[in-house]
Amino acid sequence: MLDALPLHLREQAAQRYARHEPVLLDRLQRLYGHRADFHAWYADLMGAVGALHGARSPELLAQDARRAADPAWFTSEHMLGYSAYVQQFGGSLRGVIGRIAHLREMGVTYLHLLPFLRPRAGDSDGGFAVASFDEVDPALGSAADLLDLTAALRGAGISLCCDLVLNHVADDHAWALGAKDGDAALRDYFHVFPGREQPDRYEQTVGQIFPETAPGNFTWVDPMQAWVWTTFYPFQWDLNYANPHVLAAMVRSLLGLANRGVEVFRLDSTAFLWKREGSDCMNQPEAHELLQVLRAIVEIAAPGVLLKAEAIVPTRELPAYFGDAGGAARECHLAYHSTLMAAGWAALAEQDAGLLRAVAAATPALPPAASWLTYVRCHDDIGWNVLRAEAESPRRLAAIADFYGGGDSASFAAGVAFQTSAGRAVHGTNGSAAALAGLETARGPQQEACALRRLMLLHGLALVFGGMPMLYMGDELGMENDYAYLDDAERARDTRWVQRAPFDQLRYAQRHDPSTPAGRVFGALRALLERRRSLPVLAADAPRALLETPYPALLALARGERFLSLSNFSAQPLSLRLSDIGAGQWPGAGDVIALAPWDMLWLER
Ligand code: OTU
Repeated sequence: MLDALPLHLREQAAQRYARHEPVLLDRLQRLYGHRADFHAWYADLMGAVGALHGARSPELLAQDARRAADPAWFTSEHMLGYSAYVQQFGGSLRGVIGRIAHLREMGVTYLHLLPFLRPRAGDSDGGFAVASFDEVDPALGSAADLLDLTAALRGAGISLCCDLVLNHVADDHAWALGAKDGDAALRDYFHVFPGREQPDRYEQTVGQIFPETAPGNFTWVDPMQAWVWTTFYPFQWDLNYANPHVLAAMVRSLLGLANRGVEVFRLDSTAFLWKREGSDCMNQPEAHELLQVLRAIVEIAAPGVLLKAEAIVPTRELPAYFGDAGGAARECHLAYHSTLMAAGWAALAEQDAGLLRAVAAATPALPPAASWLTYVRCHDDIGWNVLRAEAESPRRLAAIADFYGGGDSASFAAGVAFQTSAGRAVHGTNGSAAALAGLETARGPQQEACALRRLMLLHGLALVFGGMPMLYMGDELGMENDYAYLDDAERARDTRWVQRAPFDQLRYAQRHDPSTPAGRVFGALRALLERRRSLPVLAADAPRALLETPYPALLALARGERFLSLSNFSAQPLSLRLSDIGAGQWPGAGDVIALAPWDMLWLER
């Protein structure tokens, strides 16, 4: 297996194995050590890992070596992410190659393409119901196209991130088909209950992701005469990670994709990987152990590859996805900071940065070689419930959701409610960034200028907070809501499609024309992006501090000693002196600074 590799690479891999094996073996023993076949299973797994490492191309091995020598490479102020559906962005994987010039113009170094592996036939939750982890969606291209795309991106200095949907598979994945066919081994890949007793007990404590369109967490599967665990849609079957063969299969798929040039894995729904009766079945210790296993394997076999946690959970649960604080057992390199994102929008709705301050205060410093993923919008809804702890009262979140979701007539936002469930705080809000910030409803240049400032306030937050900022396709052009999904029977029930429009060619053509809304958004955003790149102190790991301000709507966030951002989240102009906010040592600290409504200032010294 490894014999094919040059000696020095074999030696390096052996060293990495020696370094990471203790954690790897310990976690696997905790998870599966009680099984009689554990040692044979482990030997088999490591054989596969060795073989997959041995199959990495010389180019990828060289990249691994460079990154192993500079493990914080992705925390730099030069990193910028961009997320898009293949279909909507380029039409196909090959079409995405044609968009690289656009990505480069913005300085993008990281491209997250939403699921492009073979999805379920029919509705596939935007590709998040995967039928095969090893095949490209034939509607989007071929295996060769993926290789060409990763090579082209690598050549352009852009890392490709792909989803690894760890938590579930489509009900037409070979494992689910086999289970339905009566294969006992494959039935054990899932959580299967012949009676209602256990599901009913779990339902007492487990939440709901899609309470409107997919109520409950279990689906009756007739050929199996059983209830199958389905956290998300009924066609997405949760995998049973108590079965080691599930993990081994995922490891093979991950390393296989890494060998095809995927550099980052977005580990979808990571919080849900382990079920425990009496709990909400999220963020369980075993889910973290599984991530520690994946990290150790990546460190051994493909150290240039990054793992990104998609755990949409309260702030206090987030840091654990980087691994244990002592640093012995690492997990993901990157983690979505969804409470920061939601709190930014909340601050606009409330004209008060209180929730934002609370989230920032609850966000600890990053461990070495780790980074938050900061963002304004993504393909999903803004889920307000992650802010429960900071908001203290669900009614407060309901008011924010109302502000964006159409219930509030005084609002500038043109959003759409998502999965409202009676008796609870509203679940989420959909809408493009431009629509939610009021660009869609703006009448006249003055209103439009305000909407533009609101947008830049949120982008600015993602750029200065300390993490890797990621743009969502179309936001750079101020793309608005797309209601075409309502005419598509499969999509109409899922309002998230309102923010999943096809790339707007006309707006793209107007991007350098400041007399157009697209040109104004693109110009303003590009100026911010450029400025960020020139400020090393905005790298993910530079220290961050909040300064006390006399105004609830004013957020004063410092990075290091020499950078300060002031953001006015209100419709009122504000004025202040730096000496009033504990920045008396700054030059000109006694001078009055005026901030227009929704204005943002970046100060350097
Ligand atoms: C993720 O989402 C994906 O981003 C969604 O697009 C998928 O529908 C889902 O998984 C299932 O694969 O809870 O932490 O809009 O925020 O479902 C995982 C709701 C998730 C999403 C939520 C999210």
